[in-house]
Amino acid sequence: MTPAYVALGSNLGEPAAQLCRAVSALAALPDCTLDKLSSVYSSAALGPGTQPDYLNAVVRLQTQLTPLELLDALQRIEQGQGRVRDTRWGPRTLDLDLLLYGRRTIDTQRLAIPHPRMQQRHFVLYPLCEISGKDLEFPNGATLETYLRQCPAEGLVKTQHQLRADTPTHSKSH
Ligand code: 5RY
Ligand code: CA
Ligand code: CA
Repeated sequence: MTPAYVALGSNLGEPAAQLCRAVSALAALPDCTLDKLSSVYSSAALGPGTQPDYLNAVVRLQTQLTPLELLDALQRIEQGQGRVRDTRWGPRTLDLDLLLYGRRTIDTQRLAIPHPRMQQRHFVLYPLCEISGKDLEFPNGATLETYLRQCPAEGLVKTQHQLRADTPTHSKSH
């Protein structure tokens, strides 16, 4: 099993509900277990133009899928939630990014890991830190702590949204 970190983002079509649905779909993937979930964070949309605010989160999977199999699965989940690929960096119902896959480096036409711009994005680094800790090592040997120091959390707000309904473990009725 390889630990894989996946970033979730949404700014269309009830973003909190989109993230919950995505987590259910990720948990249901074959040869994967969902082992950690961050809090849900809100922030202004970065990038061109004016867009609704985003909700973002990060999860960790333990997986036996290859990186490309996992990418295929993530793209199917995006499509299942109505992702329309029109303008680059446009608003979207669901964006799933494969951030890290163990300590592998991959740089192909289709897939780049670590995600090339994650080190500059507060909405990725802070939720990632919540589940991995700041000692997480990147393939280049740098730690997450190094990147966090260079990336202010300004404008990033931890919300009360839950990615997963609490599972009752015990009933006290009767
Ligand atoms: C910058 C440009 C494009 C940052 C910059 C993108 C999200 C970017 C987003 C998201 C938030 C995009 C990619 N400078 N803003 N903008 N959350 N995705 N807050 O997930 F991220 S488009
Ligand atoms: Ca993204
Ligand atoms: Ca993406």
